[in-house]
Amino acid sequence: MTEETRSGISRRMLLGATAGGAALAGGLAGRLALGTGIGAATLATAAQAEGATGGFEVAPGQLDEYYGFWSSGQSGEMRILGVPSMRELMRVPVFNRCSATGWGQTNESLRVHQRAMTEHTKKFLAANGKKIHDQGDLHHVHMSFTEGKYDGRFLFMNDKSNTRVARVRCDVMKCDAILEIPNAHAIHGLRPQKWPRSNYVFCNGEDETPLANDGATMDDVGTYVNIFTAVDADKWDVAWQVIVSGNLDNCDADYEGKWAFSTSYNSEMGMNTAQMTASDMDHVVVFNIAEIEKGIKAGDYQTLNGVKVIDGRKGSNKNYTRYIPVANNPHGCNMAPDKVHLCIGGKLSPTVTVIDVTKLDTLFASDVDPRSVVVAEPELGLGPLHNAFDGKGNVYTSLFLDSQVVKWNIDLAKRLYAGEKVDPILDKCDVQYQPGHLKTSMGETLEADGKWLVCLCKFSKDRFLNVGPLKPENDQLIDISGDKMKVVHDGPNFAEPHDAIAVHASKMTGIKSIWDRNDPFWAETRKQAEADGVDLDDEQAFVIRDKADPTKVRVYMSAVAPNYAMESFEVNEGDEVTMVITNLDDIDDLTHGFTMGGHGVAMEIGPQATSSVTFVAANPGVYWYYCQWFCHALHMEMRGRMFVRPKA
Ligand code: CUK
Ligand code: CUA
Ligand code: CA
Repeated sequence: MTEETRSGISRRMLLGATAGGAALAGGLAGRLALGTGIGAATLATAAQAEGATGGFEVAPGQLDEYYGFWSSGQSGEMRILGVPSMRELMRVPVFNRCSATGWGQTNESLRVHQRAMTEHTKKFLAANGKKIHDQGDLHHVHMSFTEGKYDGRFLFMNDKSNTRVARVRCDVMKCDAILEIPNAHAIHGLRPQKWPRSNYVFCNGEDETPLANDGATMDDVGTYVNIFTAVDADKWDVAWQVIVSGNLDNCDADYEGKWAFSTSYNSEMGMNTAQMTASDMDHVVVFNIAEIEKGIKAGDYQTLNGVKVIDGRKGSNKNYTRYIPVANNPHGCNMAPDKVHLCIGGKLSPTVTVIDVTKLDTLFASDVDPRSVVVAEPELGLGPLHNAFDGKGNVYTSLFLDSQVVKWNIDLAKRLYAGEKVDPILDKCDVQYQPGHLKTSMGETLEADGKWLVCLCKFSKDRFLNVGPLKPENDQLIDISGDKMKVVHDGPNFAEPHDAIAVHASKMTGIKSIWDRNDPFWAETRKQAEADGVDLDDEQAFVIRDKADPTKVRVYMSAVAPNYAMESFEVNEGDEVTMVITNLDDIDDLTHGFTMGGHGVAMEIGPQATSSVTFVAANPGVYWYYCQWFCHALHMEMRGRMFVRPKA
């Protein structure tokens, strides 16, 4: 390892003589467009060529060993896949509007959305005639931890586009909480605390703005800041925030509950590509959790939009943060299950920087060179983005530009860094094409098992039948149980999974097939029913006109296959109608639906669930409602009429 690589000037190697920022970006873009970086097969294994098979096929009727939880990027939902079959099992709407389930339309889902909205968003939505943001950009899904292991309670995820985080309950696989984060902008990296349990969910703000973003200053970049947020995962509220220098990209946490880490690609605080790539070095921010908690207790914060915000900028002379220089424009941030090594993807640098987190106490306690915590920096290939682990001391790094996954050994990389003549690279494997995240089975936990790797490729190009200019992503399954990696399956996927985790099915013992009638999901609906004298647990066929506001009508209607409890009901033109439907069937998989024809209204009602939806009956006439979930041989007959009586 040359001194030049170690100090991060290695981007020159990537780009030859052009070291200017703009030229740098142009060089990358040009390389990608020309496809010269694709399929560099220099070290590709023979395994792929021989058409590897076996081990991944899950026969009809057989179950997968792992639940895969996938993000979906700009689709805004979470997806569940079986691993290793890569069969898509379910889509869980979170930030998106879902036509099938009514998510984003039912009163129960609107309450989840509206509970923690900022005043800013309320004002925006009112001005635009909307109830919620029904779009999101969901990059990162991670499960809650107890003592470094998945505990099967919750899944946490981000919405970069509207600065939100969400929580999905693993017992019913529904989103039960969304939180808009004040002060920050564009939550990107998101990770739960791993130890002692996920008390916090750490959230990176990627976009910098003036602290009070009220239009008073806009051009003055000197007033811009970025915000790191710790969300209280139980209360589902912001615990505290830290103002940082530079922006924040990806994050992770350690296995002792002491630190959180974030990469920054814009320490320059640049506003365009040339400026954002101008420096030789950016940094990783280390957050000292105990010191920040102490600072909050001691009152060393300002309150902004109801949130306690601590100053952790460079030179703030506090023990809240440290900034470790790494080669310019890093990306991935992955804590190894050996509890020691944090791996930072170089992106523009062909290196991964390995930080020994046991050296961080010394870093905070003294004035040592922050680079002294770096214990390896192997050169792996072009465009290293993310890292995954097998629990055996090896790392799998995605090489975006080379379209490869490289397997390397941490110990060998450390020895190389210390001056020994060893090669840390154990294997390289072509993937198709341009990989972003990659994830090993259980790999971000203490139970990393080294069996499977999924590699989320951003481009599929020629791998599938051409479906037009918009092509699917390609989530490839790679067998990593042997010395050599083997691509065993191509998994087309719609826009655009960024990250995924594979959780062993034994962790998911709390999943229900039938809702609990007392589920908190419809607690407010139940309260209204009680006030109306309706027992939601018994057969219901009631039309109740609100006493205070007689233009409001609530229709309570239970469903038992193949019938709704009412074959018709009547309201007046202009009434605001709330349909409350309860599925009294308690049979596995017997879901009913409710669709009101001509009213843009449809929702899912799972076994023993209650769902409600509200609309205005604006036009007189006869309208059929029907069950859109195939539930019975007489499913087509499961329908009825709404009479809307014209105004007198
Ligand atoms: S980011 Cu997408 S490939 Cu949003 Cu985790 Cu790296
Ligand atoms: Cu009920 Cu179809
Ligand atoms: Ca930079």
